[in-house]
Parts: sequence; structure tokens; C-alpha cells
Amino acid sequence: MTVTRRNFLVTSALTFGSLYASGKAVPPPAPFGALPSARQLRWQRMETNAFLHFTVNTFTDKEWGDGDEDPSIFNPQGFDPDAIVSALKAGGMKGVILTCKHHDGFCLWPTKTTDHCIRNSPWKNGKGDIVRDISQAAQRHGLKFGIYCSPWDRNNASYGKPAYIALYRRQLTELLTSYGPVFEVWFDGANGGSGYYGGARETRTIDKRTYYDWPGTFALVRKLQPGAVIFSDVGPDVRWVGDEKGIAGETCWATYDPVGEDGGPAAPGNVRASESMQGTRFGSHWLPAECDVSIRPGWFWHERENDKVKTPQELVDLYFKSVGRGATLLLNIPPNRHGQLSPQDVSSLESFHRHIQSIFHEDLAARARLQASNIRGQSHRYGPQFLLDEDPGTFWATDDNVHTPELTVDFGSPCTFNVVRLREAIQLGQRIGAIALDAWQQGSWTQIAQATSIGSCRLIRLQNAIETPRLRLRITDSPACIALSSLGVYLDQK
Ligand code: FUL
Repeated sequence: MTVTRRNFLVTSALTFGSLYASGKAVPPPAPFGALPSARQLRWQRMETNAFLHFTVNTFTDKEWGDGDEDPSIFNPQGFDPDAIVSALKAGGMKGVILTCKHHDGFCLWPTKTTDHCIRNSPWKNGKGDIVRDISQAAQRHGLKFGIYCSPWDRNNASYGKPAYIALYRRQLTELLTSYGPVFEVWFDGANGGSGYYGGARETRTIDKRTYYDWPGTFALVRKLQPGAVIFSDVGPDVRWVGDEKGIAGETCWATYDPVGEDGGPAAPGNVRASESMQGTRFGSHWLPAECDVSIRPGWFWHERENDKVKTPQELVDLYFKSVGRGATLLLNIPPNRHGQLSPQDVSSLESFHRHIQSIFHEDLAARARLQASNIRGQSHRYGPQFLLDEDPGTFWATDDNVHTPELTVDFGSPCTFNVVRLREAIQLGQRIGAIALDAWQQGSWTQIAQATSIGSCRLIRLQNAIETPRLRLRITDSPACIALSSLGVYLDQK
């Protein structure tokens, strides 16, 4: 069956009634395996988010504060939340996650739980609130807001004792009830060790699996911000990818059954990270990966790293290796001592986004003729034309017994491209195991690429641009009939 988008729109306008009737008779594919929740689907579509690492470390030049920092050192006199957030927006970021408290324990909001906070800094005479300012700027500029509140607290006297868990939950409660909607709550896995701990200056070790009572903390987040995804090494909504380089596995499944370092139960801070990169094929939890990485070598701003900011090209590569492998990219851009993003970072971020936009602004398949080897129930409701609309809810699907169909994309005339994007209808699970792409060259098909996991997004980047009148997609492995939501063909001219 051959349909072009234009034909389909015209035909469907004329005969909508009959098409709808025939579509209704054919049930959609049954969901396969673990499925995403509504909050996970919303988060997945954001694709690129920003991380802001900012605290006393910015002023002490450290990556991990010891917990004995004097609040008087925190004084970002030129703090400009609108400039920060608008630069993130110009970089294509859809959300921003702020280190409201890092391991040193200094709170960037006037918390009632400790004096080790912004209230006792000279900034705005102790009347300021960085969490409020960033969350409100995010709202003004249309970005979603997320929080990072470190479980490990090297300042607090009660760290390591049961009382600290109650205090930590009060801090989370303040953050989750005072600053509007939160899209992601980020729990890092670094916890326990030496610290100031209210003057004790000692080493405190905790049992990573039991100390925090994570199920209780996750339940609190669910109660206070039901729309927020919870990130940790092991989810429950979003998993750490297993490195801090911003790179997902070449094969990266959205499903995952995490295992602890010793092979036992996993917990934040206790996971076999090497397995997080790939996830688990046919795993029992929908737990997609997030790739956190800094635009600089460190997470916090250091003057000595001003000439080590990643180039736009490096950021584009990271985009292909994170978003292009079904993960999201969480890119850290740390404010400096003035409370602003440094010009090097802003410029690199903006060029990165312009480059991404230049790749994806024109889908060369938009006017192509698509021919599928099989269409579910021969119904227009599951035809390949839906690969070309922007709607993640529509898809090309095959009959239940057809797992390895083919699709031909006829451009009508020679077309030059070097990037192909595929998206599965992940609301029905991650189905496709592998695909191959062929180009029609000198009278026959030549394989030009292959890929494994597709999921929410698979970007295939060809080393050299190819010119061909026809492209063929072959699904080479799928345990069930397929449901593919999107196919795009692009030329990266840089
Ligand atoms: C880790 C922390 O130890 C780093 O300092 C940083 O915040 C990174 C994003 O998470 O767990």
C-alpha cells in the first residue's frame, strides 16, 4: 500500500467516515512488556535538560565541600536568574534542575531545618532565596523546574542517625511544597564518609540499602509532587546511565532490572553501574536512562576551567550519544561567583542548539512515498503515513504475526542525507530489537546502517552523507508486531 502524506490528508478528508469505521474494527497492538507511566512519557519527550551546580563550592573552588564552610562566603552579587534561564532556553533546554543542597549541606533556600543556609549569608542581607528565584525564572521562560537535594549532608550533626532522615524529609517537604510544580527530583548516590558533622569531624558510614528508607522518601515525593519523576541510580522512574560522561550504551534499553554491586538488591549508591548503560532487554521495570554530564570538567564553576568548556561540536556528539540512544541529556552549566553563566558556556550552549536545529529543521522524508510490506489489518489507522506526523500517539503497526516488516521510502528523486531518526510508540512498550537501513544504489539495495534498541528515539548518523532515490528500513528483530511512531531523514551540513 502506498500513501504520501498529502494524498492521505486529501483522501482522509473525503472519506473520513469510512476510514474511521474500518480503523475502528482493527484493535491496536497489545502492549508489550514493561510500560512507561504518564509522568515518564512526559519526561522522555523533554530530551534535553539543564543542571545548575551552585553553592559554597563555587566560592571555595571545591567539588565537594567538607560541611564546615562559613555561610558568609556565599555572595553572588550579580545573580541574574533570568539571564541564566534564558541562556538555558537558548540552548534548547526544556527543564532546569538546581542543586538546592549539595553534599556540604548548605541550603540555597531559607530552610527552617538548619542555620547552615542562605539566611546566614550576606547575599541580599540574608533575605534571598536562590531556589525561589530560579524556579520563578524557569516558569517565566517556560522551562520546567527540578530539584537536587543531596541525601549526604557533611554539615549536619545528625547525619548517620535516624533523626537526620526526619530532617531530610522536612527539607524535601519544604522544597516540594513552596516552589510550584517540580518535574524531576534528583537523588544522587554519593553518601557517607568524612565530614564536619556539626563539629564532630569524623567519618560516618551508613548502610546504603537501609539507612535512608528510600521507599518512604519516594512515597513522600509521590504524595507532594505526583507529576515529578524520581531519578536515582535505580529509579523508580529514571535511572542513572552509569557514567558521568553523558554517554548511553550503543544499545540502551528503557527497561532495566538493577542489581547491587555485590549481586544483591540494588539501592541508590549501590548498583552495578556497568549494567545501567545498556539496561535489561525484556527487563521488568520501565526505567529509562538519563545522561548527566558537565559542560566543564567539574560540576561546579572553577576559573581554571574557563578554557575547558566543551565545544558545540562535542555537545552535538553527546546529544547523539544520549538522546539519540533513547536516553535524556542532563547537561550541567554551572553559574560562576557573580551568579551568572560564564560567556564561554553560554556561547557554546547556544551554538550547540543552533546546530541541532539546523539538522532537524527539515525532514527530507516529509514528501516521500512510503510503502510498507504489511499494515495492521490493512487499516489506514495503522498506515505508514503516521510516521510523518508529529503525533507520538499515532504509529505504523503490523499484524500480530508480522514482526520483521520492511518499509520503503521513495524520495522521488535523489536525496542526500546523513541522519535518520526513528521513534517507537513507547506507550506500547519497547518492542523492536534491531533494524537495518538500505539505500538503493546502482540497481540494488546496499545496507548502509544497522542499529539495536529504538525506543523513544534512535538517531543513526552516517559517517558520509549518502545520495539515493530510495531508502529501505528493515525491522530485523522484534518479539512482537511493531508500532513505530516516527521516521525522519535529515542532512547535517556541518
Ligand atoms: C554526584 C555528586 O557526588 C557530584 O558532586 C555531582 O553532584 C553529581 C551530579 O552527582 O553524585
